[in-house]
Amino acid sequence: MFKAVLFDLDGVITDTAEYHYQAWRTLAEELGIEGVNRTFNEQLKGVSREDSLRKILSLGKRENDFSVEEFARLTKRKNDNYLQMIQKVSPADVYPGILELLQELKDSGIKISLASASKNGPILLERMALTPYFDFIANPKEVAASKPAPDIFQAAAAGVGVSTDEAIGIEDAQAGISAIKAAGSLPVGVGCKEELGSDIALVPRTDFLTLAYLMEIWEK
Ligand code: B16
Ligand code: MG
Repeated sequence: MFKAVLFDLDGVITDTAEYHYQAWRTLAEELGIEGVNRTFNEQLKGVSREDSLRKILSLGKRENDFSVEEFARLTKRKNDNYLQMIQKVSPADVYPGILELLQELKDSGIKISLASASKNGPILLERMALTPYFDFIANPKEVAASKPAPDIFQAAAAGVGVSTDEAIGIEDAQAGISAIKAAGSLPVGVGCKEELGSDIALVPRTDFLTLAYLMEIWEK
């Protein structure tokens, strides 16, 4: 039986993935960079703030146009806009089935850990009143490499004293699924096979994520 579930946040616990997209699209438009559409956005999901900006600048062939200070100002501008958008996040924004799953895991003594690339993760958990469910929140500022590297999932497992091969990781992004695989945990994807691949367990929506379902795929 698995001993921990390592949760991604944006796109798994709530719909902040949409706010990240809107904030990056706005910044790209301000910079005159075209092509930051929903298809391109799949490459940004789960990717750190800085790496996301690098990908956008590279799309617009602008990667050499900004000094270190200007680059930092751009990431701040995106984050300030994103912070405005998440002001209104509340417990009503928790995706269907997630609260029930967290309660089932807690009742079963299975550790719950956050493996989000977002530096805003703790604020969001607070806003959704989910902080008490989490045994640990891995700090993305303390890991060497961001998703698709395994570091944040390794940190999330270590934080609850569980080996990565005794944990399930839940993700909505390509980079995150790669990170879970590299960490040696069992991946579960929220999304479709065209985006996340056909070699892993997939659910179309979060209300399919029950303890019974996780136990079933663990036994397979
Ligand atoms: P921040 P996750 C990721 O969160 C998002 O998917 C990604 O779009 C974002 O750039 C990244 O967090 C960093 O977020 O700018 O708030 O630090 O999916 O790993 O929970
Ligand atoms: Mg995500």
